[in-house]
Formats: sequence, C-alpha cells, structure tokens
Amino acid sequence: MSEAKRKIKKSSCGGRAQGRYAGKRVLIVGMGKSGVAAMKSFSREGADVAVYDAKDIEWGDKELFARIKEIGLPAYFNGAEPDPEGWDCIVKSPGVPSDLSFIKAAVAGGASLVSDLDPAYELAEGNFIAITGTNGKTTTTTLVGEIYRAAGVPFAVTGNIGTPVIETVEGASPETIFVTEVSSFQLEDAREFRPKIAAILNLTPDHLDRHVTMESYGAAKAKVFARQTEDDYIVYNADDEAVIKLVENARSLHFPFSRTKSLKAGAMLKGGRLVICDPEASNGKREIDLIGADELRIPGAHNVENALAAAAIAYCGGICGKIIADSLRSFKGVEHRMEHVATIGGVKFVNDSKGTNPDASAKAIEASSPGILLIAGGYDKQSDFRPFIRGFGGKVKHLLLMGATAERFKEEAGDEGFKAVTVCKDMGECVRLGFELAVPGDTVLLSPASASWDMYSCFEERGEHFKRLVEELAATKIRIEWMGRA
Ligand code: UMA
Repeated sequence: MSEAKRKIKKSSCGGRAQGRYAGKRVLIVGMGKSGVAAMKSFSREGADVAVYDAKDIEWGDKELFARIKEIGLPAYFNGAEPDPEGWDCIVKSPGVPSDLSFIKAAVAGGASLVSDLDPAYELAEGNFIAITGTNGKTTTTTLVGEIYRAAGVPFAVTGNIGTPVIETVEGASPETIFVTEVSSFQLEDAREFRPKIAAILNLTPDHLDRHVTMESYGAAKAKVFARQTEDDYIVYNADDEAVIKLVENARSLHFPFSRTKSLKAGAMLKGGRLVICDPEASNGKREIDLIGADELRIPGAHNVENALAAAAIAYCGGICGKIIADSLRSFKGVEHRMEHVATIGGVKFVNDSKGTNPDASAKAIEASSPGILLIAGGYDKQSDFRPFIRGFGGKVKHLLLMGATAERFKEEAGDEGFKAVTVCKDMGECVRLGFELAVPGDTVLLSPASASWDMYSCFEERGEHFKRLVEELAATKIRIEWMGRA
C-alpha cells in the first residue's frame, strides 16, 4: 500500500455531530466511570440529562450524589425506575445488560440505545484505532500508544483499558489518534462507530453469561468493522479460524498478522524475526525487518502475537519501521499482566490479575516455567474450566481457589483428575498457602481465569491487593531472618 494511503488523514468533518444532543432527553444508565463521564459530556452538549443506577448512590458515593443534586439532574437510584416514556436516547454503561425492563420499554417507545462509543465518536475531532478480541487488548493498546508516543503524533490511549472514551474526546484536535481498547459490551450497541483501523486479536469463549452464545459474542465484536469502508483497515489474527471467519465480509483493507504462517502481506514471524510484508509498498520496501522475537521483553507466544498486531496497526497508521521496532524493543509490558512482583526465598510472585477468563490464564501458564502454585477463581461468567485444567501440562503443582467460582472450579478439576486443590477463604490465605507449598524456583501465580467482580470492584484492585500481600510477606520474611540472625 502506498505511503500516502497508509497515513491516517485528518478528519474531514471535525467533530462529526457536535450539537446533535442539544435539547434531547438523555437517560444515563449506570454511574460508574463511563456513566459519570457521559453525564458530564451530555450536560456540556446541552442535553436534558437524567441519571440512573441500581445502587444507592446517595450513601455509596456521597460526593457524586452531592454533585448531581447541585446540577439539579433528575436521579433514579436504589431501585427507583425511570418512566420509560419520552426519552430520545439511553446511554448504557458497558456493564449494564440490555434486557432491563425499563430499557427495553424505552427502546420500544423510540429511544435510541447507545454505549459511550457512538457519542464519543460523533463528538470527537480526530480518528480512531479500535482494538478488540478476547485477550491481549490491553497489552496491544498500550503498545500501540507507545509507538504513537515515540512517533510524536498527538494520541490518547482510551476505552475499556480504564478511561471512558467520551472523557478523552474533549480538547482533541483533528490530528489526534484515539488508540481505543473496545470490549464486546461497548460494541454491542455501536451503530455509528467507524474506526480508521480496527483490530481483532483473537476470539475464544468469554462473557457468555451476558452474550449467551459464541455467535452473539462474535457478532458484537464484528461491529468494530461493520461501518468501515475500503478506505479503512482491518488488522486481524490469521492464526485464529474464528477471527478469519468473522472478518470474511469486512469491506475494509485486510492486513493480517500471524505467528505461524507466511503471509503475502501483513506482519509475521520469519526466521524468528518480526517482519512486515507489503508487496504494494510504494517506496519499494516490500519487507521491513523489525526485531528478533527474543528481543521482546514481554514473555510468551501470545505476546509475540500482541507485538505483531501492534506492528501491523502502526504500519497501517503510517508509522515508520524504525519507530515501530524501537518501541517493540523497549516495551516492558503492562501492570497486572504477568507482572513480576517479588522473589521471596527463591519463590517468584507474579501478578496476572488481568487473567479474567480461562484463555487468558492459559497464556499465563504457557509463559511460565513448571512449578506453578496457581491462585484462581472469582466472579462466575459461566466459563468452562475443564479445557483450561487439561492444558496445565504438568506445570501447575497446586491450585489455590477463591471466590464464587471456587467450588465449581474444584469440581471440574476433579473431573479432569487434578486433585492438588485447596479452596481458600480469601486472597490472603491463597498467598500464605502458596508460599508454604512452594520450593525455591517455583512461582506463585495470580491468574484467576475469572473476573474480579464478586470480591473486588475491578481486576486492578484485585492485583493491587495481591501485590500488597506479597510485600507484607516479604517484610515478614526479612524480619524473621533478621531476628534469626540477631
Ligand atoms: N449498574 C446498574 N445496573 C446493572 C449493572 C450495573 O445500575 O444492571 C451500575 C453499577 O451499580 C455501577 C455502574 O453500573 O455503578 C458500573 O458500570 P460499568 O460496569 O459499566 O462500569 P464502569 O465503571 O463504567 O467501567 C466500564 C467498563 N466496565 C465494564 O465493562 C464492566 C470498564 O472495563 C472500562 O474500563 C470503563 O467502563 C471505561 O471505559 C473494565 C472491564 O472489566 C476494565 N471490562 C470488561 C473486560 O475487560 O472483560 C468488559
């Protein structure tokens, strides 16, 4: 593809629909990060805003409640249901399911239903890169952000990664690139969202408690490219059959990546090196050699895939090979993803709290050496743990389980003949027991294969708790050793 074509052009229409919501009756559903950001943004746009949350915000978040009262917004909290009549738009937070009765009734009455993705896209100056898939989203999004930082392009890393998209669009310029992590929950309600570059990293069962079937989970993910045209790019994993099938009918320019195949065009591994092939490169550089896979500082085969995806995205965005290569070489990974916390008495402690489904945790095991004391379990998304347990391949010595999935996890481990299992009352007991059972050279790995929402508000809080417990353990060990010497 030509250099000129690869460059992400300035947005031709600036904010695509500023003023669209002025005077409209908008109900914001969910007062978490996304809802609060949407409330501010829609109020600024001149919409007639009301807010809803199932929780008791008056007592749960006094500061937020006081602010809502101060602005004078109609508020429905703690079981109060809004009248479904008369809304122009329902802005639903990603964690809220669509089948709440008042939402269904409002939509039946003519209200449009959106996540924060469409309004953010409509209000934004600049262009979007959207990265989705079951796993690897956060690592790939962060890495793409680092590449744009190195290239000196104005950018914002945003979305499911932790900052609501609608919060980042204010103050952006037509040159801004929004490097956006998008979840199936956000995409489900997308109608207008059209990223210049969309990427699908992989597709394995997750969130089936919400989407019910793999088909509807895949259909939600497919919305990332549904509005794209032949001027846009779809970057996708050519090693993943489910992804290949999903993107078959995408109208955008296909630019795949692969760890195992040789591709005519795309990012791939060639003789242990990451390369980009582009037979149509206008500057004659058909093959760009980036770096050796052994130069990556993020461990595991899955991270080679994430690096290839990031390289492919950045190449489609017009970034030169040298900047891509340097960024890949220096990238150290993200917090809560295979994060080395400490080594105590020869036992490594690794925080992979971002392992929120069995497939993500399988990758953590693949990237670790044998001798794993695995801390797992959490919120129940109805995932089947049996294939995950079958994949331990002799590397896991003991399973320490906590949370809502603990008992089912134990049962499914038993079905697979894995008996070294202890159900613990909380994370503290898991960490203590893991250390007791470990010998020097082993790894105590927190990779729960489950979401955190039964015991924590988010996976970050779970990871922070694990890190604090490990630090306390290290301090106790030092104290005991010191007393022993004294
Ligand atoms: N609520 C209701 N009724 C319900 C369910 C929830 O009123 O039936 C209320 C809750 O009481 C709470 C609010 O909704 O006050 C929470 O909304 P939310 O769950 O959408 O959370 P936010 O704080 O807005 O965070 C969301 C994403 N959360 C989810 O998708 C569950 C965050 O992704 C994201 O970082 C943030 O928007 C900014 O974009 C987190 C996540 O876990 C990381 N994502 C899932 C994942 O990665 O697997 C998809």
